[in-house]
Amino acid sequence: MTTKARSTVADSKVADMQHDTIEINNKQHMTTDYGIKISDPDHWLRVVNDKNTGPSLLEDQIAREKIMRFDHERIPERVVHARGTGAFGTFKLFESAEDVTSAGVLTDTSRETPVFLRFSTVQGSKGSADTVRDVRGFAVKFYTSEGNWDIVGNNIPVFFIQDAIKFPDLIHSVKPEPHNEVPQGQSAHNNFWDFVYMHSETTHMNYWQMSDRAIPRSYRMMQGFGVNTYSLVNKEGKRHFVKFIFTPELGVHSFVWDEALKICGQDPDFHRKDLMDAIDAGHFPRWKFGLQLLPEEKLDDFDFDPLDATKVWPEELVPIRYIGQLELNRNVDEFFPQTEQAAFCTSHIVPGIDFSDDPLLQGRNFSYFDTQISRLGANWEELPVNRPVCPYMNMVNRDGAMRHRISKGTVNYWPNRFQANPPATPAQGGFTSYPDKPNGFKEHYNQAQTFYNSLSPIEKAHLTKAFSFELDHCDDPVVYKRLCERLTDTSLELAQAVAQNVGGDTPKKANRSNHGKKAKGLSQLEYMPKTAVIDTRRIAILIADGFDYASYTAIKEALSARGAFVFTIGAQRQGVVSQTGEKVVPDHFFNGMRSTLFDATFVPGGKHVETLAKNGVAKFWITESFAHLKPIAAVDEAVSFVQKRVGLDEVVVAKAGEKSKESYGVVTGFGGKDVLGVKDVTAESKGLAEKFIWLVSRHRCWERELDGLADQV
Ligand code: HDD
Repeated sequence: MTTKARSTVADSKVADMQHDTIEINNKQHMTTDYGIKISDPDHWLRVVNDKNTGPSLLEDQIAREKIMRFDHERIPERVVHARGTGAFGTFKLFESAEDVTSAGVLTDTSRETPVFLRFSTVQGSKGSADTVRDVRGFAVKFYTSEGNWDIVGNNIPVFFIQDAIKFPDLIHSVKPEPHNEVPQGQSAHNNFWDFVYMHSETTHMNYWQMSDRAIPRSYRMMQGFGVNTYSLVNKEGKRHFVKFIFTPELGVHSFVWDEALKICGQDPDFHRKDLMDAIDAGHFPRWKFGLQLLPEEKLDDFDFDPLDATKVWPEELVPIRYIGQLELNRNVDEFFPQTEQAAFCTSHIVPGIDFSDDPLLQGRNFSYFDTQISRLGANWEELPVNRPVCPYMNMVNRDGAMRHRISKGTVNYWPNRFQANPPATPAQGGFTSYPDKPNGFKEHYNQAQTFYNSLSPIEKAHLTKAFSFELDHCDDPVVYKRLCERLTDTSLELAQAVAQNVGGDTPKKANRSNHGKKAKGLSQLEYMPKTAVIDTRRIAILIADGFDYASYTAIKEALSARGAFVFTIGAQRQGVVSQTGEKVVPDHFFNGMRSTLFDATFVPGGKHVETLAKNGVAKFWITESFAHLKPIAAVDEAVSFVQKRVGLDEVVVAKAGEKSKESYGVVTGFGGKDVLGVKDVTAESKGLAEKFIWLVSRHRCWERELDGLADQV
């Protein structure tokens, strides 16, 4: 038995892990862990009487191994970021950064560096849902020729706190409350917002966390940020401070809130499956990798402290220099050894890269190594997914639970009489630290204001709703009233709207005036691809007996040809028969799916609309898709079905004979397959299918919400 087809991308990490990989097949007999063949895995050894009853025997060493092994299968879950998933891939450099660093991984353009990337949520435990409102982890391990380099980042560029000593307080406040272990996968509770009020430095991150960034449509559609400031040091010993940024090729897209909430129940593994399916189908997600570089002598040139992790470096002041590309192209073969046991450390850097005095980073450098020892044991770095691909040896670091590498030789200390395992000089690639000087941070609101000012109206509306949702779940008036007051430090308009929703006193004046500044790169709408990219978008076609086969096939082919994942959702999975007699076996039946799990919906013409019009799931599908701002297309008889479900005069549909009409993201037309041809797709395209594809590539139809036609989001 083999697992699903995987990409065959060859790299040094694939070769390295072969040593520990066994292929399960039907030729190798089942054995115990100590190697003897098992003849009966299904029955415990017993003493039986003539009625075939009797006690089980402790003697059965095979049964005992099976049960006791099982009893110990679990390891502690990560104290934060417990819920996650990962994949392997490749990092390629297209421009050398040798002017600022001597690190081979950032200077040698001929290399392909293998990587492992783990995405995660923060608050929920290992079995919690993927689509909760939360920050997402973005942790990358580069297996470089000089040792492992980990960027342990998030999809949000700033953090809640400035000093690592506050981390246990922050995490305790956001995790389920101690008296009742509630709530799971949410920050919407008293303790978190109480903590927020007590720590004004959380303000900036709160704005990001309450924005659409915290409900991503896919891990493949998020940015990744190293957050902390590191250093790059070049051959001449000159230092630049640096922030690391990953920007996805597919753009940055999010769910609407109602949809994210529902998917938590409908498909709690949505993001995990989305990533795996895309890679299995060969649609490898890619991110541009960039650096923001600050020469050391410019550190004091700003009205904020660049080493403060609650601050971004505005792109206008410190542009991003994109120098490489990260691609994920291989799913793991087994989750536990390759994802659950994957372990990252911010302290894992390679020569040419160094830390900064950011106190959050300094604390993290201590915490990660420590947590891996408690989660995985002292020899966690020997595990296949964690070990480097370059030669490594440290004869002092040995012993400890589960040590399995064998070091030959008579000494285990340095210095020794044989000069065995000698340290390397910098010229031989030995790591040396860059000397540093300390700094301090005070101001907490300016950048939160810049973030708010830079959002589009729709993003501001979502932010207001998100704050309101969270505070609505706080039942202690002290918590929500004080928070509404706190919001006036950044925006009076926001504070008033939230207070009205959640019951705080309406603030009359702002605590601080708005500086009115905006900055590039903060609104996620800026990352929309310029062309009609619908690669991996999940599009549903609804059919029942009597559908028009020609238009069904035409649209399915057109969408699939552009890389979309097209799913047929039919009245029954035994088969649906078209009005010309063709039988189609749908991917799912109506009640097995929900509109929330798709980016857009197409309904072909035909008599089947009479069945659709009587089916509650099919009817609600259109209503809900409209409420979630998703593109909907319908041809011929399906036009009136869709029109009725939307039920709004503002949404104008095609009249009989009219080939194509678009109104609020609803595309309709008459002419069967003849109106479904696809040529160039642009914003100006007039054809029905072209218009639909363009809308899908824009992700959502925001005008619906702005004009008050869809207020469920
Ligand atoms: Fe952390 C895990 C990201 C601050 C302590 N963190 C963890 C993971 C990510 C981050 C992505 C999951 C790694 C994985 O997939 O295995 N953490 C961040 C970012 C931070 C941050 C972007 C701010 C810039 N973290 C932070 C601080 C501390 C920690 C200040 C402690 C002082 N983080 C941990 C941890 C975890 C962790 C407790 C839990 C599991 C693990 O490390 O491996 O040590």
